[in-house]
Amino acid sequence: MDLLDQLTHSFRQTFNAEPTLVCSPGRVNLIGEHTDYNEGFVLPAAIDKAIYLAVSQRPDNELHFVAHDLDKTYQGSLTSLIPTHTWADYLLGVVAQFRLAGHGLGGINCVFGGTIPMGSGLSSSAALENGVGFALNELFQLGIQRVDMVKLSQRAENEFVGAKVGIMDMFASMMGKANHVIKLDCRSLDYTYAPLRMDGISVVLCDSQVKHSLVTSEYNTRRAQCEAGVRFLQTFYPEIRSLRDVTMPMLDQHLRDAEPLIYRRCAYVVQENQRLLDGVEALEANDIATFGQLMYGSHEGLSHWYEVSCPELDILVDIARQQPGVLGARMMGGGFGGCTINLVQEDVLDDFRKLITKQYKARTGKDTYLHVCKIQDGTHVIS
Ligand code: GAF
Repeated sequence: MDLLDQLTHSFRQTFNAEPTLVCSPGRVNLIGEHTDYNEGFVLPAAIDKAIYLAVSQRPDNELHFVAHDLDKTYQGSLTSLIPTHTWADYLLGVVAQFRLAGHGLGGINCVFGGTIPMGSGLSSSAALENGVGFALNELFQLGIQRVDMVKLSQRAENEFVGAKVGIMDMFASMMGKANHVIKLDCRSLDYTYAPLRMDGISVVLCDSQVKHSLVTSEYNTRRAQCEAGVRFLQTFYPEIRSLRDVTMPMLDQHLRDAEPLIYRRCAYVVQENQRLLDGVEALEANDIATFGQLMYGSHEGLSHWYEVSCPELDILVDIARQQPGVLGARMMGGGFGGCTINLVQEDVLDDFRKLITKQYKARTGKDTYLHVCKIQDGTHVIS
């Protein structure tokens, strides 16, 4: 039985009702890391790994959830939404935000499971939050626009779960379009879709098998360091709102000697924004080789200047560099574990798989798993 059949079966058995099925994908990000909360640009896309939800309305005000993959359940009331510090918070947080925003809800049943490995940096939490929001919007016919659901998901994660993440993951999962990347301006939320024309080149994820935890990681520290850099520069340039408004000469002149650590963090962000803009131009010109070099540059910055990589991710990128036909590779997402993203010529895919599997094991004692991604549509109902 495939996963959707299992979820439907479990739903019928548990709730004796017919579910609506929602698919909510994970995401990749080609370039532009740790730029979203600095009001910069990102270049993500939704992928063919997803959270699936089977949902229905209930006649009462209760919330009954089943986490199929974890074999765990939650039952509670719509009127007492308190963090549990478990998986249930990703669902409860969204329900709480919908209520705070004044949307009329009733109780719901939900069985969910997925194909996104948790803690692998592919945004299983954003996919789950979007899936719940999308389901509520459908079940109660709330008429909420996609971008507004994205904002509610982000608020759920920031305020209920307690992870101060930016908007990229939710945006990519909800707004994704098959075979396109999203160029998102995280200040204005203006976005455009660019066709991903990479004939003969695959987007390949290599899982480091190192599990990260955003809440306990250095993520919030990095945010605070960026904010400290902005505050420092505002004494010289009061018009600055975020690192989006900052240039390298400004950093070199005022921050490099005064605050060397903050300088390194801010310089990474300013340069990463520029790499993204250059990367978009390269993609438009179908110059994937240049784009790939920018990805390697992004990894260097993340590893040495922003310091959010880990030895295993550095090793995966190092091995990728040795394989002719791998055009670019870098760590992806918050860091400290999860996946690398690689642009690999299809004619060397098998060689790359063999090389990286063998060398990664030899150098780390761990296995890596490769996933060749398809770029899919964002969160949707399965009919
Ligand atoms: C995580 C966060 F959730 C995103 O908002 C983003 O900041 C990313 O790390 C780093 O680019 O995935």
